[in-house]
Amino acid sequence: MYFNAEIETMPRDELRKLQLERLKQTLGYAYTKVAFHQHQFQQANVTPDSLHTLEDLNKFPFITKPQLRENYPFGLFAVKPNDKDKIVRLHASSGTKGKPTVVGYTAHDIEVWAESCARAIACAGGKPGDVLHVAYGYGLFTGGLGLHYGGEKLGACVIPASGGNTPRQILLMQDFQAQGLCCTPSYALNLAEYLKEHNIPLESLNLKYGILGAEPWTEEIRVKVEEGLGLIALDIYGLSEITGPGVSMECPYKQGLHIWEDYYLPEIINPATLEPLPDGEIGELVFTTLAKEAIPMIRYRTGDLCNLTYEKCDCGRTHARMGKIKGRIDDMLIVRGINVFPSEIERVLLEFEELAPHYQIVLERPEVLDVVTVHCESTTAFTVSVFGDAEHDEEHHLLSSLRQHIMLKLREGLGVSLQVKINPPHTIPRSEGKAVRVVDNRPK
Ligand code: DLL
Repeated sequence: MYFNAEIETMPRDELRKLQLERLKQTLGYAYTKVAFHQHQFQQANVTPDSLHTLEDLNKFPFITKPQLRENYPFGLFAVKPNDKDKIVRLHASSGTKGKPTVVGYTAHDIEVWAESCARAIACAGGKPGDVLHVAYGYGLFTGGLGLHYGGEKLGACVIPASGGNTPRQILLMQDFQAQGLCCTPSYALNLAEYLKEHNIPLESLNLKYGILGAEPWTEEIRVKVEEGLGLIALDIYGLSEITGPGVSMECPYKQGLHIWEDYYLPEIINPATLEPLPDGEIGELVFTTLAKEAIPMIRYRTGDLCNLTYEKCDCGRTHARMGKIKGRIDDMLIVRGINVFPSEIERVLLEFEELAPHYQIVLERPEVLDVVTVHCESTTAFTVSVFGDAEHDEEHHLLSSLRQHIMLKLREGLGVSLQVKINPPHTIPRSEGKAVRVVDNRPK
């Protein structure tokens, strides 16, 4: 169902008119309020008046993540945290590479974000009166509070479970009979595994839809989550720099994620040439915010790779749809000159019944060359690494032929040979939030 039918199904010519009006406002606002933007515009030889059509946005400079870091903490803020009564909240990204990225919200920004998430929950099938179990982390991460406010705005009863403590999460979902589950897809797998291992019947839960995102996931994971939790698993995308979760959301037709284009204007560019790419081609996703007060973002390069389509969806929504994220540019592994995304490895591993859907890709550099090892996990216990007697010969044989088979499939699928190690059950760390798929142990 729609949360805001008028906007979500707005004819595209009207939507474009609204976007142009808001884009002009945003450019003028950013230029007058933020020295960073003024400087960027001057360097690119443009002013807000250089924009007459939506396509003119092409003339404007991009913003990159390193620029956000260089301007840490408040350099890109149009409203400063000490401006009285203006900034009502700060969030920050995890910042695995140095300083975190800090984002701020005015009351109006929180309102726009809550509306975005309310639309997203409704898009997944959520209704007023539903019980919505939010197992994204609450805190500086935007996942928990973003969906929390969205759920309340929709009229749902929100359970702020936050991450961790799986047995308690299951108990709460059983006792409160939540219809909606919000968490990362890797945590959803974790919940599914727990149910199976503890013989907890799916009927004791009332789950109908999952709002899963914050990390890339494949169709193969979707199937496992849907079977394991008895719900429809739908993809939600977002990033703190633009707002948080709810920038886009998949509907039950599963034909891409609807971008709330009245708030977030998308582009796809070739990350090497920075030129726009035609509809349908995979490239780097770029966003310009159209309603943000605290931090207006102009042509922010997300680093995420996907494609866009502007065709109306069967659900009736007219806003652009993005394909599932293929990966991040900086997650791409270059193995002997060949580009490999963790999601491609995932797709191959999940074809194997003998493997659990948990894996890690470990990068090492024992000498000069990088070695990539895919650590996967067997669903059945084995002992061969400990014993070398005849009784275990057969087990040894089975494992080594499984390993060969996985290596062959990876080579066929990716065009490059990777090392594979099969680990016993429950040895790959389970995720409570964003899964760590790539572990880089190379010397810095
Ligand atoms: O992950 C916001 C979020 C929370 C989205 C809950 C969805 C659900 P950040 O921590 O700033 O924000 O990380 C943003 O996560 O640039 C993508 O690389 C990745 N990401 C987010 N959603 C998806 C998704 C939140 N559905 C970064 N598929 C983004 C793939 C995703 N990657």
